Amino acid sequence: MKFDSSMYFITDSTNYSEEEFLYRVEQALMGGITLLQLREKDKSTREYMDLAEKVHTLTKKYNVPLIIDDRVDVALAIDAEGVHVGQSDMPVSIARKLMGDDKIVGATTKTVEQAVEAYAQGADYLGVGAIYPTTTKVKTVLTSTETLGNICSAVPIPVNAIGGLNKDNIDVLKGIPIAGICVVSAIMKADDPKQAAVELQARAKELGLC
Ligand code: TZP
Ligand code: MG
Repeated sequence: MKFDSSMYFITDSTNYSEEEFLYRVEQALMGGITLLQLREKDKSTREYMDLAEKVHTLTKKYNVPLIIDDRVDVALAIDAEGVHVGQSDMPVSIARKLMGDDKIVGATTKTVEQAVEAYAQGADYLGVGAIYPTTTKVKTVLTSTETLGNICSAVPIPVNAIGGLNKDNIDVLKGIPIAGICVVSAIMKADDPKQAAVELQARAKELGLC
């Protein structure tokens, strides 16, 4: 499936009512995000599915592919456009087999070796980071911009930078051939998520990052 990861938004519903969460997601979509990942760590399977259905209704309205974090079963159950797996989730090869060739399978990689392996197993894109320390709940370590560049050179698929990124610090990525940037807080926690998405994309374009 074709997709554009230039402005990749990952959600975090922590501390928001469902109404506020869905409002923010729609604002981000109106702000021009190109890919959206629903990322839930504490929900039951039923809760994850229910929220995914609602988010999917919104993403379809804006023609933006929906990626489900970690859970191939949830992605398949709601017919999402894709799934994203980390190094401790289902291996990319199995996720690909279960999702089929028409769906998007993304993977988190922090080294060139992991990136080459994920590509070989059928990943469509890679998320690489954390570039900066992050306040989002995640088990991660920092990845240097040098490693990010090396990963871009090592694989022919889109590579997205992630981790602590915002419009005021993405200049550090200038010159690295990433496909786009990936953010949670910079949009999710913004006073105005729509405006935040617009400004982030404008800055990324200005820097030639997407
Ligand atoms: N993987 C590496 S850093 C991160 C993930 C999921 C979280 C990024 O969140 P934020 O708020 O954009 O720093
Ligand atoms: Mg994961």
